[in-house]
Amino acid sequence: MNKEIIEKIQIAQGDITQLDVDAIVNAANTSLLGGGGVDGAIHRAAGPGLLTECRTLGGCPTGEARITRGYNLASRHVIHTVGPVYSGKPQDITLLTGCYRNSLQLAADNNLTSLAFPAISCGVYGYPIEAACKIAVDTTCSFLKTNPSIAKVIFMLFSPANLNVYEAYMRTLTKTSDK
Ligand code: AR6
Repeated sequence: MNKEIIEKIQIAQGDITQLDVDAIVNAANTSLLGGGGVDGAIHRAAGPGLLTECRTLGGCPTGEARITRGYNLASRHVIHTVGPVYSGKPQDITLLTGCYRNSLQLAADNNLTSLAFPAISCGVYGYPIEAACKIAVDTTCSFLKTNPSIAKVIFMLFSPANLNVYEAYMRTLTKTSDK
């Protein structure tokens, strides 16, 4: 893997709502009207203006993404994407890949240069973290290769266990880039 691409990726542990980036990505549901998990945390931190804007969007199909302002968040925007409920079928991969690719495309289209992702679908939607991590990182790396305007992508993991999975996968890519 290209070293310049890998250097644009950061792995961190903590609360995504605290990040000062151009956009944080929300693991939403198709209604875009809020929920639990990271979605609930983002709506609480952003304040009621976020829900008011979300109501104007008319929902979002699984695998696609929509952008709003960030309201009370330090982050200027929220990119809302809807991950698949894990089923073990090949369509899971296509849909989760779409979440990352479409979120990154929306960021690039809006001239955003820094964004942060949670582990989409890895909470209540049940996607296994190892498989989801590979999709998240591989899709992001291939997008960054053809879209140099994006300078920084943070994967913000909530649990130490998920952080370990991402760090281990990044180490395998860094080894390849040394060769
Ligand atoms: N910062 C970063 N990551 C977080 C945070 C946070 N503040 N809070 C939770 N996580 P989930 P999903 C992690 O369930 O699986 C909602 O109700 C969490 O530990 O939030 O895509 C929506 O409305 C997990 O690793 O999202 C949908 O109905 C990851 O974020 C549904 O849940 C995603 O967990 C979406 O399910």
